[in-house]
Amino acid sequence: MARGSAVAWAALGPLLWGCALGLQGGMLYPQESPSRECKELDGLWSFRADFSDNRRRGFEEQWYRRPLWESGPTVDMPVPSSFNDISQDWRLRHFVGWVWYEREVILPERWTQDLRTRVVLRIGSAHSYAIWVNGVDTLEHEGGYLPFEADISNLVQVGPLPSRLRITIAINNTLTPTTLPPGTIQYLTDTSKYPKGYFVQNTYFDFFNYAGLQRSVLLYTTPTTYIDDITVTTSVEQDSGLVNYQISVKGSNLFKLEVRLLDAENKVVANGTGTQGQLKVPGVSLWWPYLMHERPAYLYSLEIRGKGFDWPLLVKDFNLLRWLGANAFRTSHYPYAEEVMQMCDRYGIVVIDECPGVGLALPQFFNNVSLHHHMQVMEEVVRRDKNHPAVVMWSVANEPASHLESAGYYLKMVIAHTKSLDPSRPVTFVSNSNYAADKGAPYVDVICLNSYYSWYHDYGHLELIQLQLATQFENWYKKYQKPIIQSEYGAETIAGFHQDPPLMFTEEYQKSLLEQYHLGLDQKRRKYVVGELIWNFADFMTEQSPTRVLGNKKGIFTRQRQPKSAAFLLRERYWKIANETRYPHSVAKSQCLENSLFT
Ligand code: BDP
Repeated sequence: MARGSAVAWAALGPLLWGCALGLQGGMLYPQESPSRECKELDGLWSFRADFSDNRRRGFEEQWYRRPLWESGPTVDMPVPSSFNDISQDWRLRHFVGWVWYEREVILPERWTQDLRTRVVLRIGSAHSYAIWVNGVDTLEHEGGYLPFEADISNLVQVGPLPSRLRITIAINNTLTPTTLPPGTIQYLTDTSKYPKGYFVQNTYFDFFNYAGLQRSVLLYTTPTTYIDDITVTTSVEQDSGLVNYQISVKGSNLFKLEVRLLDAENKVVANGTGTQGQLKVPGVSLWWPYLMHERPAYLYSLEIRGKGFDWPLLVKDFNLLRWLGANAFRTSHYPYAEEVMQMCDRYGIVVIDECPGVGLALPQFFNNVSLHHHMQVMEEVVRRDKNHPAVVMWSVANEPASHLESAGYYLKMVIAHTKSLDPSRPVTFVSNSNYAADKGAPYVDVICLNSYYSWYHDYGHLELIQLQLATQFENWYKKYQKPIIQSEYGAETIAGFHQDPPLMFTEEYQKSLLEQYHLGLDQKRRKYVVGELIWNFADFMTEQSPTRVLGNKKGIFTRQRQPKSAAFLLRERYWKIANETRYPHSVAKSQCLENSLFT
């Protein structure tokens, strides 16, 4: 009997249909079980930013060899958090380069003495980093927003001594033409204006490049024979649900697997054995999005032998989504924490899962190294999120410069690769609707369009929105004949600013702009426009610039989660649409996403 155990959520929904996924190697969400223990390393870590000119002093002096305090001053840094907003030192807010985190942990004796135990270090996300355990080089990984892990059994199971573990993590937040998102470093060499060696980080996206250990770090154990990955795909045959499972076991060939599918009341509804098979559930309850069924978000759990950031803000956001009557969002512009995805499964919120392919604005970003990395990132996204019933579509990028010839080939390859990883879900990228000749659109399953009529041009002319929106939809539909989602629209609004007749930045302007969009959307809603997502759920921080007042203010909620007037307008709309489309179960209707969105 395999000693490994894990639980994956399985749900049956009409939007997913069965097919084998082409990914190798797992990244199961760590959960305690009779055979797995977890030790969260959240809390205060020691921290230092490397302010040396070349930012490499930490490597030159090998800070990881000894406790960090021995090589210089450290400060306390909470994990998970972004280091930028914690300190009163303004240099840290804008720091670009390597920062160093360190934490000591004492391990339970069994973890270090029992050689049938495997000890794994898992980092929820960190942008470009290297890790040392007890001064030994352990792991390197490129790319943020996704988890990665290392088996550190060999490093901790070294003898009879009690195990005090020193974990050192160096993170570099520099964005280059081959990172995702990409960026450039610009040296300003006019010595009459800038000191020697002065450089700035240029980015090509609209959110602040927060950095640090922003998601949980933890240690967990598995037996040495363990379940590495589980892939679940589902389909429906008359009133029966079919659950195909594929389980990858590592460490030995000597194991037996028992598989049980439990309904929401924990009653076993199907059994299986072995590493792959199909379970049949007669009279199946399907997973429906919020407001589309009297019992939405029905989840079964699949048991394979045994069981097994800021929570208040997360729960508040989901409460706001449900208050609004919204049933979908896009993870703009990078994958969200795994806990968010789990909440979506449980609450019936549909997700367009987007990778950090944002800011692909310059021709030199569409190079082969980036393409290879982008495909790798999509593998990590699909590997992490493939079993979430809430995920209905993958988005490989946001507003890439898709009118460029080189972007066409690049996007075609990333989309094809994503489809090969998961043939069961549609794939898209989000287009800027201004890019008339979009070289990537022929390859997507659904066209997603961002447009900002009467905001970034025709300032104040709300009367033009309906005409411009109709033109947008008709042009794109005529050309590609594909379903369309309005994936962004909105207006910058400072809560408490009022003016009637409306002027830009006031709550009245935001409301009127959304109203005009809604009139235009309603014209096409029952035809080929299958979803709408406002920009944005809540205000969020960006780099400073003359067009941003303490960040992007297009939220319908403030950063503190208080509603602006537009929130009430949307609430009325979403509930009205929900009442129109509620419960008659058809695939066509379930594709109609009425949405909100948060970053
Ligand atoms: C869109 C981008 C989004 C921005 C938004 C805006 O996709 O990231 O925040 O514009 O300008 O084009 O508010």
